[in-house]
Amino acid sequence: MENTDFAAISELLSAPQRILITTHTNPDGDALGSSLALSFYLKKKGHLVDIMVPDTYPEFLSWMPGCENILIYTINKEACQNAINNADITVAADYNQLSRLNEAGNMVRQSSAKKVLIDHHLNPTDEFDFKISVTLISSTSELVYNFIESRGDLHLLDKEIAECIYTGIITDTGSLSYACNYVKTYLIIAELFRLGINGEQLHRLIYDTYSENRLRLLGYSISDQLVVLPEFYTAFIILSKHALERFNHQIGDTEGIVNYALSIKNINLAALFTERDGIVKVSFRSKGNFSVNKLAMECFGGGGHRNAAGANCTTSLEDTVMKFRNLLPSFQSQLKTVY
Ligand SMILES: [Mn+2]
Repeated sequence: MENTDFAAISELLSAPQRILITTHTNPDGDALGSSLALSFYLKKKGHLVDIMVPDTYPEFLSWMPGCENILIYTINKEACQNAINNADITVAADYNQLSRLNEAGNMVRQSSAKKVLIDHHLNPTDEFDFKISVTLISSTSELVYNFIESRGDLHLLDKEIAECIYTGIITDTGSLSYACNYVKTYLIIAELFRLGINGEQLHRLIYDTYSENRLRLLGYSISDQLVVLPEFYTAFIILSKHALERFNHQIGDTEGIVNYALSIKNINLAALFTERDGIVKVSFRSKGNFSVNKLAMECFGGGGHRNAAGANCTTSLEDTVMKFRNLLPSFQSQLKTVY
């Protein structure tokens, strides 16, 4: 269900507020883009704004304007706790349940602040007082643009805000290759260019920043660890803790690897299994009408979007992969007739 409490949230912002914008663990381009864009805008409207992330954002996004002021829970708990306690309003940007803040989630849940959600993931929880929840949209960053537009404030956009929104749209759509069949997305991008962004430079900043290790990890993932099961229209990649250590894995290095598995002709479902400390992170991708959100939610306790979802499993790497493989026969006919 779509939910856009634009008016109610505007009402909430009619006087200056202390606002804490929060976003999900392993923050990506849209998490940071939407949070930073919203914070720049709200500051221009006279609010006091902080941004908190549960854990470190990847190095390749550290050029983003305003990044240096983001509070990182795992690094500075005290400052984060103070920000949570002092907030009149907390905003959940680009995620749909407070548990995605890990340890900080409980604190936000228990705080007396009004809780606002702005997000494009399916099925947000009932933990929020006000919601802007739209799923048929490229990104939360686009939703932030729409929110600013709904308040008649597009004149407040500037190049910095535009760079943040553009980064969110580009990274959440695989450089405009999925979740972007919308006229509005392109109209917004045109506006962002009018505001002076340099699309070519931003693309380089976002994508041409691989370390040698990251590129070699990608090569290893594809040449040694890719399993293709044509009879199930499925391909997946398994990365053990040992392999990640061998390539001196840094946060964000496995980002995008799963998409290579999906890029094979006639492969409609792809997965990446990454073994971390105590958990196995699974990323799912699909083509067309096959919903990995449903698969992630019903079988692995995760979620996300129709064509991109994930889950964190406490089972061993072997067991998690086995569970996935054993599920495939039940999806075979669905995967065969993807449109
Ligand atoms: Mn997003």
